[in-house]
Amino acid sequence: MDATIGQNGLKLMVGDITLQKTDVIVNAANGTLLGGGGVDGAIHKAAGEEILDACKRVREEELSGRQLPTGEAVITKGYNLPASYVIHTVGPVWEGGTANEPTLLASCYENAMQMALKHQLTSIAFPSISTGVYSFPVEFAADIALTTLVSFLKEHPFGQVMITLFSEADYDVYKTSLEKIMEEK
Ligand code: AR6
Repeated sequence: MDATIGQNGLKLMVGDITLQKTDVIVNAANGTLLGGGGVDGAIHKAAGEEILDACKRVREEELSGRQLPTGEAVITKGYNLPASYVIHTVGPVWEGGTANEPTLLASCYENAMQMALKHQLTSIAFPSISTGVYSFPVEFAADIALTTLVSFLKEHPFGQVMITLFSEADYDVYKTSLEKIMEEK
């Protein structure tokens, strides 16, 4: 599905984010930035070992050795990926909805977009942050992701935003949510 918001495009597709040729892809990482399973593992594997070294440097140089807080974002190169850059963000673990999870998830999308703008990137691909290992309900996550992205794109000339869903089922959830948001627009 394709939507147009101002001068910007917002596209939903089913696919593997590691194959996307956007300027930047977003990683649903954990605070250590040292890799893991799911999309994080796939991105580290496809980018090669240099991305792990880059993440370690970010931890040391930008975070004074601390973990990346939930909702925040950092950037590295993409190394062996088709994408030139990777923005690593940490989604919230779903704890039932009482631990500020919706706001933190919105921050992931907002901060990733701000980071992409700051680096003058004009195309970005997101996965469905937090809806795998971190168990955020996908219907709720889709509404938050798309509401945040649509309002960002209304306010900023950016370029192309793509959400790369890993299953037809997730695609259908995001499509239903985007159709509803575009009707309300
Ligand atoms: N391309 C696109 N989407 C993918 C891919 C891929 N190659 N692989 C998986 N997905 P998850 P989280 C989908 O668990 O919930 C990691 O271990 C997947 O089907 O990757 O934010 C990190 O290190 C799901 O829809 O991320 C953290 O510890 C979505 O990506 C933790 O998992 C997100 O699932 C983060 O958990």
